[in-house]
Amino acid sequence: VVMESYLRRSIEKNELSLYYQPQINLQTGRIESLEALLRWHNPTLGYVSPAEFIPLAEDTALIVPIGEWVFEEVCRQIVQWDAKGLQKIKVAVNLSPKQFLQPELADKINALIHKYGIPPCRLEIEITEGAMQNTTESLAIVRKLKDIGLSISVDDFGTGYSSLSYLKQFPLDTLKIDQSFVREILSDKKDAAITTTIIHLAQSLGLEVIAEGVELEEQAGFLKAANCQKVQGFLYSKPLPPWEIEQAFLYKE
Ligand code: G
Ligand code: G
Ligand code: MN
Ligand code: NA
Repeated sequence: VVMESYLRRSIEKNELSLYYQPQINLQTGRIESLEALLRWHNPTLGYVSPAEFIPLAEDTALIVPIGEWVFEEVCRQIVQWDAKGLQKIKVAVNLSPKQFLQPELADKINALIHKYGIPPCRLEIEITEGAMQNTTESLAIVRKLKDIGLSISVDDFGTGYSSLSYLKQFPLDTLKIDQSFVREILSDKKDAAITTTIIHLAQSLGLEVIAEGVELEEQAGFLKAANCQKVQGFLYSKPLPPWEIEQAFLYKE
């Protein structure tokens, strides 16, 4: 209850910020995109993890204004980086299931990218398998987002309780292999098999594939040999504030 009342005021009090984690093309070794990750620092509670406050925000409908803040902040950031003549890369934004199911979502996103003049191909939406359970409704939403020109990525792929049939119905772009599979790929034969199979599945469906939670050079080597296109993880960079991303990763075009 205390956290909820603090969270309610987090936007007006300027306590939210976005960190960005690079997504690297394994074949070229170059940065291709960034995942935006929300951070909340409250003077009383200190740093609170999104793993803790996002579920609370979902339960209290606070996710709607918070999600809009995130989207607008990403748009502002893209405009700012472009104005500095930096490399024009794509930014991925996480959407929780309730956010995703808001009826006005696509219109709101469309209005924002027009307001900021951002080409839709610069944005990717990350949704989890759970968001695709209510098929007719979610399919209509994903189609709307695709029509706008955004790309759609399935986050934490393989960890939800959903059938694979959505893979043939939904117009998706990317599968993100969950870090729980990547963590033990070197030592656990089952994790190695699941990871390789997801990469093959993505390839045969014409989808991009990205492995999350890559911490070791040897994991990256395994993934490269298995033809995984992209990687994300502490080996390359932890999530960083925009100025550090700018210094360490974005070159001038
Ligand atoms: O950054 P970190 O690994 O602590 O994120 C923890 C969880 O919070 C992840 O599941 C991530 O997807 C989620 N998360 C981070 N930022 C956002 C956001 O802006 N919106 C939503 N809905 N979830 C987010
Ligand atoms: O659910 P989602 O994939 O959006 O969550 C991303 C979360 O994973 C973020 O909280 C981020 O900080 C965390 N993360 C990113 N890279 C690594 C990594 O290499 N190892 C671990 N343990 N966590 C990571
Ligand atoms: Mn994510
Ligand atoms: Na994930």
